[in-house]
Amino acid sequence: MSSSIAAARPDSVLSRDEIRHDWTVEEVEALFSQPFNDLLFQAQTLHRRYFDPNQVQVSTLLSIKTGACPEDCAYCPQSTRYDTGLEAEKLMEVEKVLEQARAARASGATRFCMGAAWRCPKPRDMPHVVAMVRGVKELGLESCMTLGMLTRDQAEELADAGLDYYNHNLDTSPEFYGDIITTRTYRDRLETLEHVRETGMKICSGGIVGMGEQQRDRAGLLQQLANLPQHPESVPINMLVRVQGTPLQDEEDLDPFEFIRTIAVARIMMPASHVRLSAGREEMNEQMHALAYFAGANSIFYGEKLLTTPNPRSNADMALFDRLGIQPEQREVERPPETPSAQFYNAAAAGTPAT
Ligand code: SAM
Ligand code: DTB
Ligand code: SF4
Repeated sequence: MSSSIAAARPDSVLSRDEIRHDWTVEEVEALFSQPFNDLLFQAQTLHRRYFDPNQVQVSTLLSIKTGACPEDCAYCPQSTRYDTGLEAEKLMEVEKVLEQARAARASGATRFCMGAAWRCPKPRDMPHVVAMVRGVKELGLESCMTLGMLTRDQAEELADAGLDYYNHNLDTSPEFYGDIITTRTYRDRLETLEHVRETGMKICSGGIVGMGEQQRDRAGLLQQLANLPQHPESVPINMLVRVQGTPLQDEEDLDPFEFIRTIAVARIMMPASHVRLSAGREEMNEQMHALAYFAGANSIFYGEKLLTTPNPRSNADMALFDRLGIQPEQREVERPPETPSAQFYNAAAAGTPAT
């Protein structure tokens, strides 16, 4: 279809059932290969049907256990197999984590994400992470954890503690996956997502681009995510952060427009999900951020560090929000303990719950 026809009448993608779970990889590739403006127009049109286009959800990330991970993920600075100069740290104390959560709330985050460099949590770790979830919830923040693979029982334990989201990425297509990770299978990842879903927690699952994969692999990743029985509520799209010492340290740059296309295709395929502009923002200028928001990204990690690598400064993000007329997304929460009544809680208002 030519560009002018697409602009004159909605593309078939927009007139079909919008929440689909039956994508073929060829259909996804066809989305990718449209003219850039047609793709962005479709993505923005769908985005407006499901979200306020001028709101972006803001999460903060904390590494609660850093480095010395036994897995061999080729992108990861935290794998013990690569010499990246990272200093390993033990699991943080609960009170230290809650201190950081309070600071995150004060600086405007509505969700607090905690990540651990584990293949999977050990039984002795569970009481600590459960206490962290309870503490974060008591602060009136949404909670998210990414701890590696989970058994069904572990997922249940986290759900019972009140964990809202579990992050577990598929990372790439099933075909390319073996080039990146050999210590756990794609099937293992899908099983963890099944366990999380069975307990009723929300799923945060996405992947990484710029690892030397083909466009077909980016399409394959999004196909896997969108064809899950229920779309992940949150879909992080990470741009590879090249870390010296990892096997991907010298990977070539991905064409920035291809990155934007990936965001737009994710938005079209999973129109009701938050699509997170995730790792790699430090390398992106303001124009690139603006284009990503236009393509349908409506969530970011906020704060100067991701898990171990740098992220843009919070005030740079807020200054850009201001220039673009974007507001941090607010959310309704049950009554935080210190407020007199259940209210619309605007965590972006310097952590002061509305009264
Ligand atoms: N160890 C757990 C796991 O792998 O499931 C949780 C933490 S792990 C660091 C979380 C995610 O961060 C990975 O799945 C990957 O998608 C992303 N990630 C790690 N290193 C990255 C890098 N250098 N660039 C972009 N994303 C990265
Ligand atoms: C996700 O998809 N991206 C975040 C979060 N989930 C845990 C992690 C990005 C990590 C980037 C590399 C680092 O800082 O170590
Ligand atoms: Fe370990 Fe997670 Fe890094 Fe893989 S991505 S090496 S599992 S911390």
